[in-house]
Amino acid sequence: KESRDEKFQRQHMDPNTSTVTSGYCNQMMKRRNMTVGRCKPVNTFIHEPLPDVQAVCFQGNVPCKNGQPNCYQSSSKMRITDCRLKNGSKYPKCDYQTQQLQKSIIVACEGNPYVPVHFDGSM
Ligand code: DGP
Ligand code: DGP
Repeated sequence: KESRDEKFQRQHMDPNTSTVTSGYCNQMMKRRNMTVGRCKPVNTFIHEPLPDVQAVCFQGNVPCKNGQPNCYQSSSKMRITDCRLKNGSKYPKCDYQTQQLQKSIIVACEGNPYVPVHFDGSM
């Protein structure tokens, strides 16, 4: 079974893409199995090396949106792509807007080793 950290990597890690095109989210949301059963409405991909993203678990502690205490904000801005479902897009035709950004990321971390398991947001 897929572990929570494997799920985080599937849903959020794309270190080897630096420039994205307008079709990026439609391709990647499908390829990473986030359009199975429903269209995941919002998802962020991170274009930075895995060790740099794992290191965020030891950066600034912030509360998670759900009130849990185990979220962390990156001290540096990271290259990310925000994917969000376009208005009127209906499953199984998941049509996403692709937006490339440079922002500080916030992730939830768990386990031993202590690694990212959830993407909480960016600022
Ligand atoms: P808004 O930008 O106001 O539509 O809010 C979108 C929310 O979704 C914001 O709180 C950040 C959050 N978000 C962005 N990417 C992801 C993701 O990959 N997973 C989850 N669970 N939330 C995300
Ligand atoms: P996401 O990265 O948003 O697709 O979520 C991945 C997993 O994290 C999913 O099983 C839901 C869970 N999750 C959602 N919100 C939180 C949170 O605030 N803290 C923790 N630890 N896990 C969360």
